[in-house]
Amino acid sequence: MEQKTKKGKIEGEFRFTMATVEMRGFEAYYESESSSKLQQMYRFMRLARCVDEKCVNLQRQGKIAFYLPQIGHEACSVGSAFTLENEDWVFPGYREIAGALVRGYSLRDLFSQFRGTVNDAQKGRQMPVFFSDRSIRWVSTSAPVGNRIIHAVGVALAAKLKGDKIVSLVYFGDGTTSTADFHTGLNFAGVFQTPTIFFCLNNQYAISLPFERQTASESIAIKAKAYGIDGVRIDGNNVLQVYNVTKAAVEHARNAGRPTLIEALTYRLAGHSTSDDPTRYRSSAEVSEWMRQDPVEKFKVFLISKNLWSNEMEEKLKEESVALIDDAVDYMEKAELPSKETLIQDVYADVPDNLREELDDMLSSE
Ligand SMILES: Cc1ncc(C[n+]2csc(CCOP(=O)(O)OP(=O)(O)O)c2C)c(N)n1
Repeated sequence: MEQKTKKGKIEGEFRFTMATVEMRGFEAYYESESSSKLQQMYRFMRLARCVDEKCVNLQRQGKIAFYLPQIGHEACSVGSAFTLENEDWVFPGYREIAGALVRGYSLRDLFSQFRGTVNDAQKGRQMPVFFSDRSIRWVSTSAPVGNRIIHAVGVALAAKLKGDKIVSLVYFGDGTTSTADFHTGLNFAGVFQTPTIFFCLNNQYAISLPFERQTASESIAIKAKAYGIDGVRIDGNNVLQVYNVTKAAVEHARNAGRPTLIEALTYRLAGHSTSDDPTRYRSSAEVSEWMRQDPVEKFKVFLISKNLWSNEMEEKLKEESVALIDDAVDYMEKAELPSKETLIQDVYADVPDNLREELDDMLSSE
């Protein structure tokens, strides 16, 4: 599938331009990958799904305060995370837990962050799911949804100026494309040609707002044209397509210093957060339709058809996943919460008197 851009053939191995990738099945990408890599991808997708189920339950039991369900996004998160090198930077959105596991974020650290225990590197000061870890170059997402886009462009530009062959990958949803930061980031990336991958998970809702109320454009991918960068729409429920297209974009960024906008079409199978009731704004028929496109189940069926997976392997994987998660939850539950004194630590070298007074008042009023 050789494509031409308006400037002619693009350099390197990059073959995808302006929303030209058809929704192809797994078969189209199967031959080129090793069996063990495919199985690894599946393992992470299933583990992430088990984490998700556990977290919703923990939130309902009051053991974690809040959670952002990830179900349905596993193919996007795992397929793209598999394309990155250790030195690349990731700017996640709300639903990239699976990718963090791929990059080596531990389950114990993850659950410690969800509850904000003394073992949480952020000391419980961030929202649950807003975890970060410099050692895996995973930057905390931020509540204002577009910020991370310009941060990712800034890091990529810095790398380019320093001559480092690294890329930055930023994830965001369809709703985030309506922010000024989306425009600023993509425009800047186009003008300065930064090695940034803009990975839009078009899950068709921004909380309750459906995609058709978000934009009058025929797609998100087509917006890349206005910024002078490559854009492509892919099937976000096909982990092999996500992997192959993102890999091509990452190589293009690393070797030719070019940005790409990837729009992965998918669906948020659960609510926006544990505070949301999605039955208020979408029909059960619609959800059922997308349940049939479940990226984890679809990939499992494909692997079984290739004799790369079996029901016995599935049972074993589920048992292993549950054991790992139980260990992490146990670790989380046994840990204390940070003491109130920690509230005024780490911000000032010398804590101002007024803060110390406020803390003393709070402690003495207990
Ligand atoms: C700048 C900004 N506006 C509004 C919000 C409130 N808000 C939080 S999440 C969200 C929806 C984001 O939708 P999308 O970007 O599609 O990501 P998704 O939640 O679907 O993964 C909104 C509007 C916010 N956090 N930041």
